[in-house]
Amino acid sequence: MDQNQIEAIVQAVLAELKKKEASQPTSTASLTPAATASGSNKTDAVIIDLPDPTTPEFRNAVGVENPMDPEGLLNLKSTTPARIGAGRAGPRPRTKSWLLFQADHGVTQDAIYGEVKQEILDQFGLFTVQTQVKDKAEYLLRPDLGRLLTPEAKMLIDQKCVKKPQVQIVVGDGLSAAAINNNLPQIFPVIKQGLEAANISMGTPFFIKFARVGVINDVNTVIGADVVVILIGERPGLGVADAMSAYMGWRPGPGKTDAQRDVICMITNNGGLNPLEAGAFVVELIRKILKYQASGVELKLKTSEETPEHPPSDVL
Ligand code: B12
Repeated sequence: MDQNQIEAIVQAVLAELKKKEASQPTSTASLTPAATASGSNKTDAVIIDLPDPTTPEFRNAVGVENPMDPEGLLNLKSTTPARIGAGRAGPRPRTKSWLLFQADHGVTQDAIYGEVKQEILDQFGLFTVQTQVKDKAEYLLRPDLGRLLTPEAKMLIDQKCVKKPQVQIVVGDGLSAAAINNNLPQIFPVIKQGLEAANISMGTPFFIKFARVGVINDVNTVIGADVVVILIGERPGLGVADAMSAYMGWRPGPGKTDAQRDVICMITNNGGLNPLEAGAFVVELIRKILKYQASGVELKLKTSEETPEHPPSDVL
């Protein structure tokens, strides 16, 4: 696209916005004619000042023109953060839907490519080891390497960690650094105190960079814990980008799969399970795993055998 075409598009958008502004005097969108202020007529000097598309009012606004059942549509929208009832401009999304999408996408990119803050790791005395992944690009392409520790990592873990505790907690960046930065400070003390109160021994916690859930198998080849829990950043969605999950398993080791694991997911203060409450659930689930010496599907089977008239719904 050459400069003339870009300028023509900018002019067309500006004309459209001016038309809209004239017809909607209450709109918060405004054009700041920086060009006039600076005495220049160049269009690239014009600043378009649009309202923040991520505010709840903007996000939750019904975009369908003349809906048949406005109240029904509002109710429906209030049940889900999914992009429903957003309206359209011909066959395309409206500019405001597109801007919101772009803004949310920006947040997910920051979450995925961000780094877990060192001060948060320091706060809980977590040392860092790395999986066999070299960098973020490889992390995204090679989940298999994110499940394996480097030999140096294993050596460090061996040197620094208590062996054969009942519970080993590890923290992994996973797919959202924001999940760890925002939730670890709240969930970690609750889990620690909960385990202490229940007289359950906890190993030496540490942080794994470029981690996938399955790395708990490799961790346990060095630690030999009864239960390994990984607090890890979930794949960000286009709305919530800081959700953490706690995946755990009974005596993880090579060959164990997700069928032998449990998860407490969507731990976030932004419309999910708040991290303080989640910490209590994690401790409760650990107790259950220790009691039944099983996790995942096996735990579900064992607990339903014990109370067949009340099939448990809280195991997974
Ligand atoms: C991606 C994903 C998947 C992918 C995983 C593929 C992959 N290789 O990454 C696929 C499509 C295979 C999948 C399948 C299932 N998933 Co899923 N999944 C997710 C999602 C969207 C993101 C997970 C994530 O970010 N993990 C963190 C990253 C860093 O981990 P990872 O190592 O890259 O990937 C591992 C985990 O994602 C794990 N995993 C994914 N889903 C599940 C579910 C369970 C119960 C367990 C133990 C592990 C697990 O499998 C991956 C490989 O080890 C979450 C939604 C969320 N909000 O978290 C749901 C979610 C975790 N999944 C869920 C469910 C129910 C399932 C299934 C049981 C669905 C089914 N009925 O078949 C299966 C079980 C899969 C299994 N592995 O045994 C639920 C769990 C609810 C709960 N509390 O139990 C969630 C929370 C979605 C939801 N809201 O319902 N899932």
